[in-house]
Amino acid sequence: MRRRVITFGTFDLFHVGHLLLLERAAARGDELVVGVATDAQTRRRKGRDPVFPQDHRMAIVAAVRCVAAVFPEHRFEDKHRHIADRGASVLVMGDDWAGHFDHLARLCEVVYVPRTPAISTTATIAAIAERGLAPGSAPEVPVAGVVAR
Ligand code: C2G
Repeated sequence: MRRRVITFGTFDLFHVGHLLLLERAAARGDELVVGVATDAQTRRRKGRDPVFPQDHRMAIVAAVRCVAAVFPEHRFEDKHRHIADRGASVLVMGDDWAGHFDHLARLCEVVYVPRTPAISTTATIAAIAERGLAPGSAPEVPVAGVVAR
């Protein structure tokens, strides 16, 4: 049977930390499905709108090679339902979420993979707000394993 992996995220201002997370998640099984937080959920949880609206964020994530399918995640609390509906065998999240989803281990395997240091949507927004768009100022993040295929 195919082993389906599921993950969730906002994926706003999509960056290589997001890409590496998706690659690491996909490597845990045969097929990766991704729940993308809706604008309303992001507003509720983060207290601000995402920069890019959900249809843009979903289109970008759906275009990533290792992603089989995307769906909107309307409510943070509904992960158990998505896991069951999609028959996922593994939930993967970055380790900034370590421990948060352990209760879902009764439904599927729960794995936290290393978060990529030095890059984040929040830091990018802050840096641009502070210094304006600064070409060449992206943080150093090794991506050789992803692009050299
Ligand atoms: N991530 C990462 N490295 C980064 C930034 C993010 O590995 N430098 C991972 C996060 O750990 C998460 C995923 O990428 O697993 C998506 O991160 P966000 O877009 O910040 O989404 P988040 O706010 O964590 O998810 O149900 C979860 C919600 O949808 C919100």
